[in-house]
Amino acid sequence: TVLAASPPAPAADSPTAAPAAGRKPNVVVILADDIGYGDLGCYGATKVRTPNVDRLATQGVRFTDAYAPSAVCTPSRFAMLTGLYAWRHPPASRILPGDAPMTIPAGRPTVASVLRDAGYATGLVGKWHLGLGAGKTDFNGEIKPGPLDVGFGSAYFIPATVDRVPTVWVDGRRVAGLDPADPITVSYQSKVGTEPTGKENPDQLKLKPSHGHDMTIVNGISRIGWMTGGTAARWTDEQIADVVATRAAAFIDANKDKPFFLYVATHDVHVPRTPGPRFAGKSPLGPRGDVIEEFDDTVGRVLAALDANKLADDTLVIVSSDNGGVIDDGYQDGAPEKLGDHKANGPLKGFKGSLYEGGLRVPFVARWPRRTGQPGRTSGEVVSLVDVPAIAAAAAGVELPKAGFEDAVNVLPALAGDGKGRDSLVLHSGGPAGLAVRQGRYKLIPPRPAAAKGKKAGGGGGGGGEGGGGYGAGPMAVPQVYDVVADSGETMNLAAEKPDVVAALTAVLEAAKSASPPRTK
Ligand code: NG6
Ligand code: CA
Repeated sequence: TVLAASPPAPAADSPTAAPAAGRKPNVVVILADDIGYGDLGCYGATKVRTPNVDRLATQGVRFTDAYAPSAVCTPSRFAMLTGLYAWRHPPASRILPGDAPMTIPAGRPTVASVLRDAGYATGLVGKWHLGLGAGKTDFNGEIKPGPLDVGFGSAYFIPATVDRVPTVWVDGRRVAGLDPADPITVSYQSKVGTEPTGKENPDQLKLKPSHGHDMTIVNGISRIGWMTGGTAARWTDEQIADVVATRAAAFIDANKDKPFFLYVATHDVHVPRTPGPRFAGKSPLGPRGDVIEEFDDTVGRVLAALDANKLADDTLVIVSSDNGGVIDDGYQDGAPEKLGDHKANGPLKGFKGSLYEGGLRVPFVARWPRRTGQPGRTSGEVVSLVDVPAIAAAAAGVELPKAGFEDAVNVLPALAGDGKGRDSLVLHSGGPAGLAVRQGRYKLIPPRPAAAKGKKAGGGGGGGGEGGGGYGAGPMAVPQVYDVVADSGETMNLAAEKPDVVAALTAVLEAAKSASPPRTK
């Protein structure tokens, strides 16, 4: 096995020590979409099989208190790439439509640009969802700026989400396989073209929406937004996971002789849940369980590519998720009916979109045999995806540039088991407001008025709200304080009996809001 072949982890003399071996370590981040805290075997799931992530956990370290920076996709991914909380940068603070402009400002460094500048090959495969182009995206010409302009040397990607138009892959700066005679038009305002829509032609659907998702039908699935054209370039939903795994493995094969940074952003397990033929019907939980197993297979194929190139020892692999789990996210795919006693977010309260732990606390498994120490550890240190740039730079032995990455903390020592995680972390549900804060064992959700369209507390697909996508953290008249170590389910509001904690965490949050703090390290 990989482990048997691994030398013991060398004692590093500083948290940023480069590996003993001659080459800099590769960094591979595999980010699931919407996988919840309870969706993987190593986090307690029993109804789905996830042997590859589970194996990674037995070889590396598994975090119990890792967080997505935001409870929805765009702000979470923005923070992960830039090391800056997305609520500091409003264009990236909510879920984007598929024709939104690029949200990462020109010149702002990312984890990819830092590693590229250190000599790494850098690649993106999978979901982007951070905007493209300078205004409304034109998918028929050169798409710029995009991933190639913020540090990625190669990028093969889904522009936004698979439930949003346009339903095409972009290869670098061009839509892959686009016939110029059949240009793409996209609108999120009104219908374009004459193609059937979910609203007008529900008889043509193989997967019916439960809310929203009733615009242009592609492959029998109605999407968010209208599109016409690009017919030859449209993806087949059931093949997306295979494309991601194949391209990720090919990137590893092609770059095996130099250090690389690879960001594998899967469509699984986001809606529409359309497992490929190897996974359809294989789990007892319906399509949502099937795509969890498919996600695990993607992880397995990436790990196999590392093994085949004898790179496992020299690669830091991180597997995590961009936000918490959700059951019904807009299509009638049987997920609620087939859920049984599976708990997508384990013991946590709330779902994707919520400021409760279920929206934010995510699986986080890391393996770097030379550095993650005793295999199979579990860590309760607080880490977040916003720290990824600092982790990756420390692993590579490079300094982060002076500007940028304001909110990233180097928690590599926590991954290694010889140091601490974050002291505090600001948590975000979407939009410019919607903040909470964790410090130590406590979390504060400040009081705030009911949102104009807010309906119910806890989010998860309910009311309108600041997630910008139909999720709301809900109105909260009183401050909430939870001991999220002893009470991860957030059942006991301690605010009334712990005014000191309310005051201390309020001060931490206000300090974070008032200024962009200097980078910790
Ligand atoms: C919401 C969508 C949801 C999903 C989400 C984005 C509706 C009713 N809901 O607006 O289906 O697409 O946006 O998910 O349209 S995320 O993981 O990319 O943030
Ligand atoms: Ca997501």
